[in-house]
Amino acid sequence: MVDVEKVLDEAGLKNPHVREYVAYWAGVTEPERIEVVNASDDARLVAEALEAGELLPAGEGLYYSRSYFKDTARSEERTIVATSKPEDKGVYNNWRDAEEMTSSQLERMRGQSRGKTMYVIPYLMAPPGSPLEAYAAGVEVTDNRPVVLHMIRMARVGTAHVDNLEDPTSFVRAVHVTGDLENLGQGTPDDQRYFVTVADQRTILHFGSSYGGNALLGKIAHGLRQACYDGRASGKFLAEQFMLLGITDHETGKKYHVCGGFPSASGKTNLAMTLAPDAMGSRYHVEFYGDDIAWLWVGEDGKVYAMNPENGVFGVAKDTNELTNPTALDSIKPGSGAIFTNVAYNPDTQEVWWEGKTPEYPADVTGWEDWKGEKISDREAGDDSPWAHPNSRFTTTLANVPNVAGDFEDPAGVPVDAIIFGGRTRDREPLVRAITDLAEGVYDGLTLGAEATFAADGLDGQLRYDPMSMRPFMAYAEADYAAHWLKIIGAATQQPIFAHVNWFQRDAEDGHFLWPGYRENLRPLLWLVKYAAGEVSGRQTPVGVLPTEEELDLTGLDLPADELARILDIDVERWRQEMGFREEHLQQFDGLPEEIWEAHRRVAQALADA
Ligand code: GTP
Ligand code: SPV
Ligand code: MN
Repeated sequence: MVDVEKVLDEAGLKNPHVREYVAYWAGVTEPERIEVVNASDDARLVAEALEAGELLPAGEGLYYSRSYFKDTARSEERTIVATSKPEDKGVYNNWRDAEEMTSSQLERMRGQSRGKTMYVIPYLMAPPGSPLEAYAAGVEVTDNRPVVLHMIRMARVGTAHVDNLEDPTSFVRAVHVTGDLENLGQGTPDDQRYFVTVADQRTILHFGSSYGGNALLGKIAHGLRQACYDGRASGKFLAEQFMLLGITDHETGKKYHVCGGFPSASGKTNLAMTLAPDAMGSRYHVEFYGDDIAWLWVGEDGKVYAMNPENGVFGVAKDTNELTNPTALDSIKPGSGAIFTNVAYNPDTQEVWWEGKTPEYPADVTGWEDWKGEKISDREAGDDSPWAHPNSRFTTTLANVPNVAGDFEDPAGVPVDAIIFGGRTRDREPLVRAITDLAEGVYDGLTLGAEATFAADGLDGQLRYDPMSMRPFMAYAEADYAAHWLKIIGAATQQPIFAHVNWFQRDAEDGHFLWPGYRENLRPLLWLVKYAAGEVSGRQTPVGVLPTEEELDLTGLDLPADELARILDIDVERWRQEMGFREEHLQQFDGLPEEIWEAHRRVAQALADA
């Protein structure tokens, strides 16, 4: 047995509650060694991981990793929120009893770290000094070194984050045990994996994966699921799967902040990054704050504030290139310390590649291996399966993002001017529609309907409702979630504007995207902030205010007139049909606030009258 006390003494980790927690889980999982991690250990841990073959070199200061081939995305049906209150059961949170799940996870994890090192990772999901700092501290214990290296990039890591807590008991206990990945029956009826957030005990128990959202517990499990629960329990904040960006208009000197949610792999990272410095000539400067999570609260001045609790980006690799997202490429350049997961790899040249990185596959396939490690040159003729896994990712720190905002670590956060919702919707949803009423904005979020993506196993392309893009991360019942939104944002004396956006409308015949997307998405956002400021008036429709062609700045874009007309209009018949689906969707949520039903009826009536 490891002498836990001795290891913690040597690491200078003093918080007695953290020590007790680490000792308890070491007793359960029985690691051979224990090591306390600080961010400054990165270089040594990288060297160890390279030595052990867990990482492979991918250029100067760049690294490649593969996760087990059955372990490449979040698994929604294995993910559970457990509490001791049955009223927390929602439609999407896979609610289970806390006691039952805690004891079954304990049995699964028992002795599972034998022969391994248990890494103790104290972390903070907030810029230090944030008004929400009390909800941001955590300690992940994991038996997986690549997970540690990802956590160092994605969160603020170090013992100081848990040794100076105002309330020393207030940290999330985040236990990650990898398990024997080759014998877990992933995707079979005998699946052994469980990813459990025991939300009312602020304890996370994840067993059976080493992939991103299942294993980097500061990110999705704490930053979204746990924080979503804490936000309501404290009555103080919202935790959302939101990107966050700032737009400065050099001509007027004004700065706007926009945040918003699109479901997984639907464009948050790209929106926050690709708008890039000095997009659309030199009038506007777009800054990156966050790409996946934002916590929102109301400040003493009555404004809504937001901050990104993360310290890094875990971005989708597919289609990232010089045209679509030059900023992302810059953030993963040599020397950045970036880690690539499940892309294609060439051990001879130490290069990485993914679909869409270049227009053509590498001309010379010699040396190249696909994401499973199989040689491309060994493929049978006609095998055109992707070289990179569709959910392959890059991991880099915020400081590497060239357009990261100067004040991205300001604990005060930034005031929010607009909240947008969107997703992959091939028809019906126009480019942008603005919504000024709070209840209608929340209603719009609750009825976000989009195509699911490969970021979750086995769901790619399915049309489904994804409230606020939080369906996989919802911690309590949806009706209460809606009420909490109305309460938090309703308390602001300056309301942000809402909008629904869609970059993904397609031609019914050949399926091409009607809107060029990526960098051009700045155009509808500029229209939105101008509309909010009363500088343009738009065109009222039953589902919100749409820009006219004249109001949308289309300088330098050459779009076919009929396609432009289509993305700036609504199909009333199609929308009337949608209202029936929405009614069924909302009826699942017992006790939904009357304001939301009223908003639904107003929109339905306006469509009926149209
Ligand atoms: P998560 O990290 O899973 O939460 O995803 P995300 O919402 O940050 O998605 P991301 O920006 O990584 O985009 C996912 C995929 O959508 C990538 O392959 C992008 O290339 C593609 N994409 C992003 N923005 C656009 C766009 O405006 N138009 C089109 N056609 N594709 C886009
Ligand atoms: C998502 O799936 O929404 C992600 C990636 O942001 S993961 O961290 O794996 O959840
Ligand atoms: Mn995400």
